[in-house]
Amino acid sequence: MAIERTLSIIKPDATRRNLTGKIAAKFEDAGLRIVASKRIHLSPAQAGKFYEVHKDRPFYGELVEFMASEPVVVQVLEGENAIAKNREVMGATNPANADEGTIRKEFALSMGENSVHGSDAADTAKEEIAFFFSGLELVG
Ligand code: DAT
Ligand code: MG
Repeated sequence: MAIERTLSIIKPDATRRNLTGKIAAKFEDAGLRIVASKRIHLSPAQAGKFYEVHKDRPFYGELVEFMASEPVVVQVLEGENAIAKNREVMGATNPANADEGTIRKEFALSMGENSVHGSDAADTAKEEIAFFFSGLELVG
């Protein structure tokens, strides 16, 4: 199995409720190492660019507004099969469908306010990490 890196975001609904530590602990407990981490407040333009892939979806405006509403914590997670493992720990996009023990099952408020983002494939992980972090900030 390959050692991978993936981009995680702890979203505004979670930072607002002081859940950053509890969520980060779930990643670490699953064997993922946090090799970069910062708390930032995205502008609407930055949030819109990050989620550009969804720009034609009906929920795009709401998603961008939410992601820019309050600070987020962006992190790079590293480990064996990190991309799939992170998605597993996150749970399904809609918390109503998320498995027991997943972050979204435990913490998400709704389909939109679902506490975490995680890259969905190797190519998007690479792009999303580069969107937020320079090579110097990745301290594996
Ligand atoms: P994921 O975050 O699980 O990768 P996604 O990439 O399909 O899901 O969508 C990105 C985010 O957009 C998702 O975390 C929450 C929001 N979203 C997706 N589908 C939605 C919907 N039908 N209604 C409202 N928000 C939605
Ligand atoms: Mg996605």
